[in-house]
Amino acid sequence: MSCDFKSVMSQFCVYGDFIKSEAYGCGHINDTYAVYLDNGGNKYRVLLQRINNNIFSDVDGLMNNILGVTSYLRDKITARGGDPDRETLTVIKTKDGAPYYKDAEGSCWRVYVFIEDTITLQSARTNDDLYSCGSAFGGFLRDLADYKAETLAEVIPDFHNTPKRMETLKKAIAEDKMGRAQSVKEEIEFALSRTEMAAKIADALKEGRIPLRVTHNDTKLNNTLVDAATQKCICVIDLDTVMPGSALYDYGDAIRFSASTGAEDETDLSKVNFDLGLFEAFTKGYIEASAGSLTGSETALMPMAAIIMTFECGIRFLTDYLEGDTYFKIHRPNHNLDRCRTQFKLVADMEIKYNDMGNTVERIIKELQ
Ligand code: ADP
Ligand code: GN1
Ligand code: MG
Repeated sequence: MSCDFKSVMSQFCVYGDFIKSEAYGCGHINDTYAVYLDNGGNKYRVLLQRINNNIFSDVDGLMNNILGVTSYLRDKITARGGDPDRETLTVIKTKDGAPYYKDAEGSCWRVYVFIEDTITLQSARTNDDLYSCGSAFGGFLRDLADYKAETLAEVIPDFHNTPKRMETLKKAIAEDKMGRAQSVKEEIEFALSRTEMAAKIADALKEGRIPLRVTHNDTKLNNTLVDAATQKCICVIDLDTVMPGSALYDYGDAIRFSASTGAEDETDLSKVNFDLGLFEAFTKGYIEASAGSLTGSETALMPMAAIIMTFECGIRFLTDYLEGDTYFKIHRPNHNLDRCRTQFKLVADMEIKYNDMGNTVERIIKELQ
């Protein structure tokens, strides 16, 4: 889609002349750009995003969530002597004071302050990276523990309702729009044989065994920024899916992405394994930073949550493959199928290592007592 970035930027309260824009980042949903500006010789950049409003239909609700959560976090960060300009996102409003701009074609644009001198990791370089990432997401949970969840719009209802995701998969198999089901019989069989396991978090929530909290819901390592100087994870970003949810969604999804030895779309599955050392590092950071707010029922389900969230992502990729790749951006044929296969490989590996995962969680909790 061609686009007049200069004209889009002219809608926002930014100083200086437009120099250029560059595609930025590796997200699967939004389109992200670094926009360079020149303010009387002072060159700087901002982060421009086209919000995917096929997926996020309530952009007003979504942006209100982000404004509410970032201003709340800003106060918390300031109160503890941190730097709110680097430790949370800052929305730059339009000249009309709105949090986003809708252009004539219906595209919705937002601008954030670009948090400079940070890096984004696509995979952990060391266990310390994951310890730090765990601390950031555990801290996010802790900081938002008293946020009024009922004020948040549910931007994607049932986002991590795994049984509902299973129903959607079954519908996609039955419809088989692209005629692809026959070629992925093995993956379909893998998914359908785990229906019971898939419901364990949803059941625990329904039965009130675990609490509903304000959660991030998309806790990939690349949804955090690492300070280039300290190499510590300083900011949780990509707040589009902040909603009421379970801490197990955040924990499990982070493990899914970060404790793998391979990329999410690796085609050589021998490179994709679940790494207990990475698992331990993230888990330690997460439990420590959540500062005692996790209940016993939640910690007992942590290993299962890692499996379920990995499985859920796998069935979402499989569903999208069957439906003709309409949800996740793809960059090659079979991209969603490749992604599904890495997730299922991880699920199988985690199932083998399940007892070790449980022992690790228990040991971390004991060491913290
Ligand atoms: P998506 O929803 O498509 O995943 P993200 O909001 O995660 O989009 O942004 C994509 C990438 O852009 C991130 O992984 C990160 O590298 C970078 N990014 C996002 N926001 C900022 C920011 N405020 N400052 C610096 N980099 C950012
Ligand atoms: C999407 O936007 P991004 O790339 O951070 C997706 C997540 C998936 C993830 C898989 C709104 O996240 O739910 O887990 O891809 N976001 C949405 O990589 O669906
Ligand atoms: Mg992202």
